[in-house]
Amino acid sequence: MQLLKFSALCLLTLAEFGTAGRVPYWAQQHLKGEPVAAVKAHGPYTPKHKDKYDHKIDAEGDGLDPLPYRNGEGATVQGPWNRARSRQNPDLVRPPSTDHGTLSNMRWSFADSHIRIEEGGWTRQTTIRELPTSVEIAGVNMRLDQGVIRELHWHIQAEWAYVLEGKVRITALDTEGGNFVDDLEKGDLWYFPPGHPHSLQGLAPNGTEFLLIFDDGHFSEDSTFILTDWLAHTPKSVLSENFRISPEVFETIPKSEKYIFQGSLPGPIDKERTPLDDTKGIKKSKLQFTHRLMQQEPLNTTGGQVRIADSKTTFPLSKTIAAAHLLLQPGAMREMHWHPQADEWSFFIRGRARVTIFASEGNARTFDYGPGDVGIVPKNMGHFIENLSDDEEVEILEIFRSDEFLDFSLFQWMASTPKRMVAEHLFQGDEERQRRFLGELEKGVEEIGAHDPIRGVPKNGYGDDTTEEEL
Ligand SMILES: *[C@@H]1O[C@H](CO)[C@@H](O)[C@H](O)[C@H]1NC(C)=O
Ligand SMILES: *[C@@H]1O[C@H](CO)[C@@H](O)[C@H](O)[C@H]1NC(C)=O
Ligand SMILES: CC(=O)N[C@H]1CO[C@H](CO)[C@@H](O)[C@@H]1O
Repeated sequence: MQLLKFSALCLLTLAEFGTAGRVPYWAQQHLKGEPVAAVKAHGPYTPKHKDKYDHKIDAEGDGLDPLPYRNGEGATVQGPWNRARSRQNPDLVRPPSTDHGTLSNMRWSFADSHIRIEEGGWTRQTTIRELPTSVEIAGVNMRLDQGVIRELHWHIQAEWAYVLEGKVRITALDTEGGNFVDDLEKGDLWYFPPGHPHSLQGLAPNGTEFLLIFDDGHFSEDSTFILTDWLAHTPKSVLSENFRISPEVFETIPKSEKYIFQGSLPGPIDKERTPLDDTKGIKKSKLQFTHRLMQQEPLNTTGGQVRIADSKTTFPLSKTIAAAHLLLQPGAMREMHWHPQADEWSFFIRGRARVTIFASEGNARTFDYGPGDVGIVPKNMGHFIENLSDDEEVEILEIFRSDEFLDFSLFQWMASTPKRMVAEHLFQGDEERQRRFLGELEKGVEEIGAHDPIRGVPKNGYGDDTTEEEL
């Protein structure tokens, strides 16, 4: 009888919510006395909804307007309300009941960054000025259409990059005078050590877009050392002496920096290379400035894939930036962990995710992230990344100012520590729960191993779903 009633209700909610084949667990709520319209608009963000386990909600994906109600407390909103932002940050509108205390802001969206528009391209940045917790790293998102050049330049900080789309040609010079040219595609990396001069150019058909990472949060893309800027601010008589040519030749050079500008489409890379002649000081660099990250064999986990590039493993030149590329399947979670030696600067490429940052002293705060968002997790703060969506993957870059990618896994720690020690911390005096917890821990190690950085949902769930009665 109970079962029959339950499935009848599910059919009703299916029709009501029109979610193809999927009824969110909270969708049964309106049958508990909430008006259907309120549940349709706000999902579980209603006065009567109770969730003692603080389940994740995909407010953006399910088109819900979060309201500040939690387990019977809270109230409506009467004042001005930015719906789009609330949907993107449902865990700020209704924080999990476990959140506590004050944390600095750990989220910024590139959508809130000023865009500098140039001929055939644009650029925008997330630095310590936009996001005060972005101390160790600054990020720049840049687009160059086909043939468009980011000028020959250099800077104080090292530069690491991930190609988000399209094709790009890079040039560089090393400290021994060796030169480097390479063509890169989506999923490739480059790294220029501090002061090394370089250029970037979008290739056919549609140019490129990439994420640049600098190993100092104070970096500004607007204050690099640029070829045309330097020459514009050098007496023409000096240019004449330097290049041993009449000063009149320089009369028409740009009066200020060009920065990003439309160039002509380059030919095949071998045709473009300056002919090498070591005796004349034109030589090939011995350094490998690039790395094909997405061509790397992934580490397969139960919930997705991980690819790591750092100077200790696959990308030796990248001495100051280590990174991991992660794919989280729907419903999967980047396990609870922390990084011992560097702040995490994460960039969300696809999907929607929930992250709670544990800052010690009882402090924890939850943030939600979507495409183009930047997240910070200061070193040693415990955290996880949950995929909010039931049908979309989450794709993320975890980036660190470090020569090595390092993390500590809570699961591995618990599974490796003497069981008596673990059990007495968590379940002292409750033998039944000690047995269940240690049993599952052991089973997990047996079936999967203790190291599973992205954890998928087990076939039969967790056996702890909130029942209708509890709701
Ligand atoms: C290039 O961009 C145009 C305009 O957005 C688009 O129609 C075309 O499919 C793109 N070509 C490729 C190869 O991506
Ligand atoms: C990881 O998964 C991919 C895609 O399913 C597969 O092609 C690859 O062989 C797997 N690698 C390992 C080491 O199992
Ligand atoms: C498709 C999928 O795996 N969905 C899962 C999303 O995560 C919740 C737990 O938070 C699971 O209950 C779903 O099965």
